Formats: sequence, C-alpha cells, structure tokens
Amino acid sequence: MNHTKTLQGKGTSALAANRGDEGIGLVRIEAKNLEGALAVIRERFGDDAGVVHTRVLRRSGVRGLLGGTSVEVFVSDRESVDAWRRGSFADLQAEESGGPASSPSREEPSALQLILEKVEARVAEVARAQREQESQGALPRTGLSSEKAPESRAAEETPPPPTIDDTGLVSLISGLLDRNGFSEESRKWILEEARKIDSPRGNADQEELQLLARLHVGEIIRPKLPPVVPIVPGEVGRPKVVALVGPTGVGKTTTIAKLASPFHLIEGDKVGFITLDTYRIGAVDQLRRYADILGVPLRVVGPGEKISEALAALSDRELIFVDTAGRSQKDATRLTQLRDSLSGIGELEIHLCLSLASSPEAILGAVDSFKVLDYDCLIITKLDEAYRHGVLPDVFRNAETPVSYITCGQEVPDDIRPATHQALEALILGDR
Ligand SMILES: Nc1nc2c(ncn2[C@@H]2O[C@H](COP(=O)(O)OP(=O)(O)OP(=O)(O)O)[C@@H](O)[C@H]2O)c(=O)[nH]1
Ligand SMILES: [Mg+2]
Repeated sequence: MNHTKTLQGKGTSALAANRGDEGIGLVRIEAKNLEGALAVIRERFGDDAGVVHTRVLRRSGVRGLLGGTSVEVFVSDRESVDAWRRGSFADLQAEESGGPASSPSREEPSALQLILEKVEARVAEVARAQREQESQGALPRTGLSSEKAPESRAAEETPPPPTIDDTGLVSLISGLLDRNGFSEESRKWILEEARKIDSPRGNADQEELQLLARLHVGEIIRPKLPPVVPIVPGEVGRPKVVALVGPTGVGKTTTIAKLASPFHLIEGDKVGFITLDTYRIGAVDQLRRYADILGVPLRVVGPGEKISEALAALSDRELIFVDTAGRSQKDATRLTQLRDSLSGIGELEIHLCLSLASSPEAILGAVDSFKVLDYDCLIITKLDEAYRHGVLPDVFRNAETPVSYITCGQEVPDDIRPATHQALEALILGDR
C-alpha cells in the first residue's frame, strides 16, 4: 500500500526501502540539512537518483518547539522520476515549486494522487486478467449441457471486489466520522462536501477505500483548520507576557514548565514566571519547583497584590509566563475575577488550555465561557489520554483563534510539540 517506506538510519538520516512490486519506489531521506541529505543520496545511489520532492520539517522533541528543522527529501531512480515527469505526477512537480514548506495542502494531494494511481492500475490489472481468462480458459459451449465451465463457475462464486462509487465512499467517510467522534454538526457539513466528490471508478480493496475516505476527509477539513502560531519572546525591557488559563487540572502549570525549558535552556532567552494561583494548596510550590530546576525567577502575586510590581521585578526578562488558577467553565464569577486579575498586564497573550481528555461538552463549554477573557490562542493538552478527537473541528469553529501547542504526556519538557496544520489534520482524523 505504502509507496514509501522509511527505515531509521544512523544519526539524523533515515533511509527507505527501495521500490516494491506495487509502489513507485520512493525513498525518503531525512537529514539536518539539504547538504546532509545530498551526502546520503550520493552515498547510496551515486548519480543514479532523481530528487522528486523536498521539504523542510520541524524537528521533534524540545528543539522542535523552537523551530528546529530538518530536511526531508524523496528520491527515486532516474527511470521512475522520468516516468513521473512525463505522467500524471507532473502536477506534483508543479506543486513543489511554491508555498511554505509547512503548508498542509502540498502534502496530501500527492498522497491522494498516489492512491488514485494505484486504484487505476488495479482496475487495469483486473481488466487485463479478465481478458486473459476469457481468451485462454473458457470451455466451448455445446448448447447441450446446462453445466457451466469451471472458470465461469468460480467467477460466479467469488464475490466481486468492492467498487468505488460515490455512495460507497460517502458511507465510508460517514463511518470514519463516527469512529472519530465527530459531532452531528461537523458530520453534516463534511458529508455535504463529500457528496460533491467525483469518485474514481474502478475496483479497490477495503484498505484502499478506507485510505481514500481518509484522504478525502483530510482535503475537506484542511481549509477549515485554524492558523498555527508559536510563542515568540519579546525583548529585555519589553518582555512578551504569556498567561495560561483554563479549567482545573488541564495542565497549565506543567505546560508552562514544558514551554519555558527550550526557550530558557536551549535558546538562552531570559524567562521569568509569575503565578496568580495562590488559591490551590501546593500550586505555588509546584511552579516553584520547576522554577528552581530551570533556574528561572518566580514572582507570586497574592490576592489584592498588584501584578504590576511582579512585572517590574521581571523587567530584565524577555519572556514571562503567567500561571493562573484553574477555573470551572461554569463559574462565571471566578472567570470574571480571573479577567480582572490579568487586566493589570498591559500587553498580554492569553493561551487557553483545553484537555482533549475532557468530555466534548466540557471542552466546548470552556471554549465559550473563557471568551470573557478574550483569549488569543488555544493549547490542546492531554492528547495522550484522549480516545477520539472529533470534537476539534467544533472547537476550532467556535474558538476562532489560532492554536499554539499540543501536549501529549506528563514528561517535562519533552511531551509538547508546536501545533502544525499537518498535526492538527492528523489529530482530527484519529492519529496521535
Ligand atoms: N497525560 C497527560 N497528563 C498531563 C499532561 N499535561 C499535564 N498533565 C498532568 O495533569 C496533571 C495536572 O497538571 P497541572 O499542570 O497541575 O494542571 P493545571 O491546569 O495547572 O491544574 P490546576 O492549576 O489545578 O488548575 C498533572 O498530573 C500533570 O502531570 C499531558 O499532556 N498529558
Ligand atoms: Mg496549575
């Protein structure tokens, strides 16, 4: 099914298995930079490889948070590359020339093309096999016996492979939406779009049909994805102030520690912490422990105290994270108090943390009730604890804000990644 297999190689390079019977023989190489990738290509293929596609990837792990990148190169043998260029993959080539590397729209169409190519090839294969069978095996009909030739009897007993037709594809898409917990509202508009799809005709196995359905849903939801924005530090004297807000226990304090680590330890940015959470017993100690481990100054602002004093004390910082007490999305009074306590900060970026492990009702409730704080961004937390992610299209539609980060475990600082369109799309479709 896959036309490209990647084998993890040594260091930063990962090499792929070569062409299989059914594939087009793409080989994927990932390296720190283009130079490294080309060195691997030369080593493995000499001059016999053609580069089909390159793009810049964000690196995983903590460094990825800071915009660390690697380069992904797809190569194939010259013969295949030439064939592609002559054939329908010319479109893919044209696509490579423009747009940002992280743009999701440049990735999936090629995957879609790959599977459509394969489905078409299979249709041709089946037709050829049928023609051969007809010309070789069929017994002459005598007209005297009602018994059928063995081959034609076998053909009758074997059920035909499923055919791609519009209704079949739509029902597969509907099943996919069900499995991923999409709301009625999301199902409605996605299926409406799905019915407009002009499906390819032909035969395909179940796995191919499922993949096709998934690719189509990806194409439908892609234009509706929110923008993604990482945190960008300010400067000494004018630090960026970022407050994390959200319902209780969604991971605000832990996420601050995860976020602070790469900025402070890797980039050398001057980071500071302020906590407004003197409400929960142990909350200050929790952040203080992280502050001590990281060597980051912490200021605690108690009830009635002025946040401006804490900000003044941290004016030599470039990035200040503000931890806040978890508030129930149903508690309008406390949400208003939280808004008031943040109002003393001049320029402020508010990130609303939403745990995917919560119920869709609780998540959407938070999206709505925290609007009183006029939040700027979403951070999706606890991806690792969630079973289904189909609430996300509703979240994005209702919040109407960008997404900054996704957290996926309890490990500080590793279990966090910057939001990307690819990650959001995969998430909605049930990946982790
Ligand atoms: N599985 C998982 N657990 C997480 C994640 N982020 C945080 N946690 C855990 O969730 C629990 C609560 O995390 P906190 O950071 O204290 O959450 P909080 O939002 O600050 O909580 P309050 O301040 O009480 O509202 C802790 O046990 C964290 O380790 C995540 O991405 N995945
Ligand atoms: Mg907390």
